[in-house]
Amino acid sequence: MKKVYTCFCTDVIHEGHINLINHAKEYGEVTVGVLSERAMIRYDRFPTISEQERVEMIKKIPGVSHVVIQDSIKYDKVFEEMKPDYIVHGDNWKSGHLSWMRDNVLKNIEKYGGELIEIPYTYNPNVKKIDMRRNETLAMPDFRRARLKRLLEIEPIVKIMEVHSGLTGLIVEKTVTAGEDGLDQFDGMWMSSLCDSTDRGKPDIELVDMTERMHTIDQIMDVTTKPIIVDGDTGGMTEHFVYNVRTLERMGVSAVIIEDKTGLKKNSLFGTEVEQTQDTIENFCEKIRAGEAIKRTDDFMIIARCESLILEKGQEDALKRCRAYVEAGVDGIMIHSRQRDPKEIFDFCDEFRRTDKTTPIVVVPTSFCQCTTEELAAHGINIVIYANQLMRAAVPAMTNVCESILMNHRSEEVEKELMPFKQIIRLIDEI
Ligand code: SPV
Ligand code: MG
Repeated sequence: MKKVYTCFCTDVIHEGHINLINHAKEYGEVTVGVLSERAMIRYDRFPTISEQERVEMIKKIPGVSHVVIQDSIKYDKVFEEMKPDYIVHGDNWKSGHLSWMRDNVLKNIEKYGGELIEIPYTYNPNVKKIDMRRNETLAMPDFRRARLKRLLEIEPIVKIMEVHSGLTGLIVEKTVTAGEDGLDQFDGMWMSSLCDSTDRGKPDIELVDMTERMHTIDQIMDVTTKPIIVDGDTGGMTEHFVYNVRTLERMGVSAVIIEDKTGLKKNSLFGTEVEQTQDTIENFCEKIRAGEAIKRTDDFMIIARCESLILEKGQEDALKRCRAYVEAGVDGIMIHSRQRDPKEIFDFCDEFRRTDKTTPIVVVPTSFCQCTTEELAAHGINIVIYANQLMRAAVPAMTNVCESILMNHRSEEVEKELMPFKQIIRLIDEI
């Protein structure tokens, strides 16, 4: 009996999958690889059911003889071990980022002489509906909220990108890259106070209040499924913070980060150039405790952001504060720095991790932008937030267009830098 292999990364079986298995079994004994959770979230959407549930679901399909876990989107290992005679796949992977997987399969079967069989991909209104329902499940508040904690369990480091509108949300939701190690995408979104304020032409001083920020969050949530971490500024008065915790949690936000500053908040990137007052440990712990007490789920995280390094108060102060915040029950800490050299951040993380192996550490490498995610993860950092890059990309691009049209009295010169609208609207889902 010839060996036939196909890999599934779905959590709903529809007629397309059945059709594929029916074709596959004509060639021999069918083994289905179930893409591991970790590989699946890089390639496609977050699964709505567990890895084991996906295995059980696929075992039940008539014509499937064996089910194995494929723990990478690269087929190298599975082909080396199994050397299937035939690999069966839908023909939808011939274009776009999925073609990376097709190339990987072709390269691997060449090594031992397997054959690729491509079946016309089934896409009809029924399959489309199933696909859309899956997306809707992912966008539901309970599901979306819980996803950050799941990611922290699965990923060595969770990659979060700034968003400030529905459109930036869609870009972060849908951008997938194909590189040496396979496919990749962002895990979630950061609702920055700086970028949300800037987008409204306002300073980042808590002038854009939480109610307005929630409107932006709602716009983003309406068109995306990835988890959201909200920049909660100072959290405001404790009496107000508890209400905001309740609302953000209900909306399906995964985490709120509050910074240990008080009074008129200015953006941390100004450091000591502007007057900034750090809250007392006692007050800030009180705010943490009040927020933790009001939470209704374990999934929602309150993360304490320590500004000691920004305010040049030193490592000891930062460590003392963060340990006190953990003691007060916070779900994670964020340590911020505006040094170009990552040393003070790495020293902090190494020392913090000496006594605390589990509390998630968040960093925002705006100034130490040379550090890769791998380097950050090596120092025990669990979440990296790219806090403002989309806004910083948009402003010079838009200014350049204005200048070019003014100088040339027409738009032709700048046309080559503009994306056709036909391409932009592909981001927008039809329902
Ligand atoms: C933000 O993005 O609003 C932040 C991060 O608070 S920072 O601008 O680095 O202070
Ligand atoms: Mg902010």
